[in-house]
Amino acid sequence: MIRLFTVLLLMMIAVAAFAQDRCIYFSEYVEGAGSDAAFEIYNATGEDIDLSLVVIDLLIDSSPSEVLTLTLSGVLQNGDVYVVAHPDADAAILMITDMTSEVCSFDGNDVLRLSHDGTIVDMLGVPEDDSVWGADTVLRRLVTICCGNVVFDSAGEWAVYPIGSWDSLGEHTTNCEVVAGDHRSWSGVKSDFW
Ligand SMILES: [Ca+2]
Ligand SMILES: [Ca+2]
Ligand SMILES: [Ca+2]
Repeated sequence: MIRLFTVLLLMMIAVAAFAQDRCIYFSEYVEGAGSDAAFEIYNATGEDIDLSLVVIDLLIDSSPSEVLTLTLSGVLQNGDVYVVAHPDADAAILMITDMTSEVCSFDGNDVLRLSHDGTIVDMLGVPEDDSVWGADTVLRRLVTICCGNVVFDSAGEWAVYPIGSWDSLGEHTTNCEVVAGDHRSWSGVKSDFW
């Protein structure tokens, strides 16, 4: 009986470890002509998120000393996306935009940083490196990615689409339920005890 309780306890710990590793992160980046600029964030945490805890920073030309900051508001439901666009973006973008902000004043050589509850959880671009990585393009997070990454991995985590591909803005799908990110394995949890 004690053995059974131990197993049940460990299973609960494993589930908790899994839950902690589910995240909020950037799911899409849009940079087009003129002010056509937007990004999308996705809530894969398993619970609804208080967006007043979510802060987006734009490091202009990737400079850590030239920063525009946006604090979101409202609630983002689990499995839903939130779209922020430049106020002068194309009407087709604004139609599916939840919030407009000057924080979308990026043109391809900048850093976008996402913080949740005071912790940086995802980043596009590299601070202090103003080489162009995201001009006239659309980047969508791969369906296998279930968490943010503070080290921008353009080749490993993002699919590139041509300028003007806005058809996925406002929606995001993942197979995180199946792949489950890099959560701790059952044997890893067990090794804490045995
Ligand atoms: Ca552009
Ligand atoms: Ca720039
Ligand atoms: Ca999308």
